[in-house]
Amino acid sequence: MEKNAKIYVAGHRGLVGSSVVRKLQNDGYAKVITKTSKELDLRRQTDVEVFFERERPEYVILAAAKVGGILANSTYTAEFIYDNIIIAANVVQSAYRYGVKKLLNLGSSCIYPKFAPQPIKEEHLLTGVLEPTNEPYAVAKIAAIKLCRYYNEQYGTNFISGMPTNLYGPHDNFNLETAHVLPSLVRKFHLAKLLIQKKYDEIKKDLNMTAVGFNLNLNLDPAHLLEKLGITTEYLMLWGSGEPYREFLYVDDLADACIFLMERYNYKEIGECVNVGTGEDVKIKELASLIQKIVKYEGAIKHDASKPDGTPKKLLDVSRLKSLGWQSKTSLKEGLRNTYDWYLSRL
Ligand code: GFB
Repeated sequence: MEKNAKIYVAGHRGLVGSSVVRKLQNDGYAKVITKTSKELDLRRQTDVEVFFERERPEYVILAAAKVGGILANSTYTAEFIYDNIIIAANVVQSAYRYGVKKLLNLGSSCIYPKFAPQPIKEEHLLTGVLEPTNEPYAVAKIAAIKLCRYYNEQYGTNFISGMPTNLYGPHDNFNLETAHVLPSLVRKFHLAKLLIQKKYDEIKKDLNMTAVGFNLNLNLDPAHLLEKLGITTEYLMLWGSGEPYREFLYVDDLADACIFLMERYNYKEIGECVNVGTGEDVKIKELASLIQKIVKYEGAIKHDASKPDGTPKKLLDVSRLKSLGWQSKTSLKEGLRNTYDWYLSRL
């Protein structure tokens, strides 16, 4: 990618897109194009075509998606499949039509079968049934990989796909209903600590700053409200058994991998998709105790068995990306500290 090339980052306000834009700007790319979803609704085919015809981006990083944690995925099923398929189809088709030199499509490790051999290799795609709690999202993300592949095969485009593991970091979604586990636990442990310390004004400030979800009435007294979220002065509720394993990649590492792939590798070298992860996973229980220490929460932890566990383990095999010359840098502890510091800096 030339430093003065026009690069469109779709989804620049999200966790991934915002990190990619920061990295591009730090690396001296001068023409980064962004549009908010209000300015350009990527679900509308004609609007997407008009945008590509007018702006003529040379490179595209597709980080726009409808995303969420286990509960959001299994609740808003139609939105997760429709929005993600239509966004990918519109962007890929316009990228082909308006001569984009290279496109990076971002997916997720949940595209792989629920019981895939561990660690999961790229070739395990479509070798078994998917995890039901995220099947709509996974099907849409698989469709996006296949769109890129078949446009490359039929039209000779250079559209590549990266499959990151579970991501986290600054600018994540901290809404306790729709968020992934890591930001949810950072916020829950923080609120639980404030409750033990009887810092009700700080709790109110936090609840007013970022939506908590579940249609909760913010006028309730803080202790009563937090109890509805599984937070009391004695304990904090984790969803599920805490036994599933997850692999967590700090988002700035993903952005680094995105630019690395865009600068150096093409579809011919990468193939249908490449995994992006750390190569290490932890039990949700272990993640909880790490966050507990960083936040300095001193209460107990209980488990809410009515909430789903999801897939038991989804550790990515990252040897393909390693062999290309990239590996992650940020340890989980360091990434968690950065994420908690960022969270506190907004309060
Ligand atoms: O991160 P998460 O929501 O999604 O949940 P997935 C991971 C695990 O953490 C599950 C447990 O076993 C949850 O039950 N967990 C414990 C919690 N406490 C909490 C909590 O307070 N909030 C949340 N959210 N989880 C998503 C997929 O799966 O991961 C997407 O649904 C996508 O499609 C994404 O692939 C990366 O890791 O299970």
